[in-house]
Amino acid sequence: MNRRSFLQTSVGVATLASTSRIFARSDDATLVISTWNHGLPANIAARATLRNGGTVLDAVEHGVMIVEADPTNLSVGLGGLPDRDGIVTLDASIMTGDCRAGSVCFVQGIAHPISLARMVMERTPHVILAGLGAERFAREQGISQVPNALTLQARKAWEVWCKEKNYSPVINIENHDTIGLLAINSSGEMAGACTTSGLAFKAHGRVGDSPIIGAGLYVDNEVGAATCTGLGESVLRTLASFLAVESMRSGASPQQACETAIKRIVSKHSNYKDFQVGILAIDRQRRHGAYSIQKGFSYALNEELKTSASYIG
Ligand code: SD4
Repeated sequence: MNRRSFLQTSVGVATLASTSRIFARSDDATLVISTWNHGLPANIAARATLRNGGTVLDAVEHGVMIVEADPTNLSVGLGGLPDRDGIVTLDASIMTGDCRAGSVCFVQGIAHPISLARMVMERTPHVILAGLGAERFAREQGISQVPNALTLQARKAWEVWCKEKNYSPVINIENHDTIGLLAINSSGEMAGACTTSGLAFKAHGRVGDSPIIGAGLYVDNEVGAATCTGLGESVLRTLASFLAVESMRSGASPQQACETAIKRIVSKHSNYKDFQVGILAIDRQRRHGAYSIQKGFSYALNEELKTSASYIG
């Protein structure tokens, strides 16, 4: 099976699964929240997994796999925009509320980096595997690498970029951006997943916040969970997800925690008007928070799309 037919088959299966699940009964004891509009099908899949008896870890993995499998998504999975050398490299992390975590970064040709991140967590003594080592681990686990060719859409965008080679990430290209997904099940167990092809036209070898525990994702059953999307460098400098969870540990609501994290990023970056970061958080009481620097950060709360409040505007 070549890469394109693999992607099309995966998406076909995912779409069918999502459609049938739309009509399933909703379960109010669970909460699933995720970044951007593509969070909606991801949440539907995650909630269906919970309803069908899956663990909260299964739910977050299944949720984001829907988005990874979409070849039209330009910032998650193998359909993502490439780096400046024309190569798609993927980052992903997964974490459970009992402080187990796994991640992969700078991997090529892996259809579901989130599943590989889960294998790192469950089958190795490590937390992060990178690049060739992560890919070798994937093969050892029976995951075959697919040829790392660009989709037509991604190739066209890269060819346009190559004409000027001007590196300036665009604010709110995020209609299809990194997916970070957080879930809490009816027993109060939490997990999170975060997966991305990273910033378009990044330097070859660049790794963002998404696979770094505490930056793009953090989960603690005792308190809550948080995940970020947007300019990863700013999130890495501030460990924004960890900061949000620790704020909740000190008594902040999820909304206050999100605002604290975004304000920290703003206070450390004089150029904050030039980039976007969005953050989501949940707590043990199943409350949620969402906040961003710029307007336009959409997120999915269970089966509903919402837009966050923002620092600017
Ligand atoms: C990264 N945070 O690699 C990811 C990508 C993203 O808006 O969310 N872009 O920096």
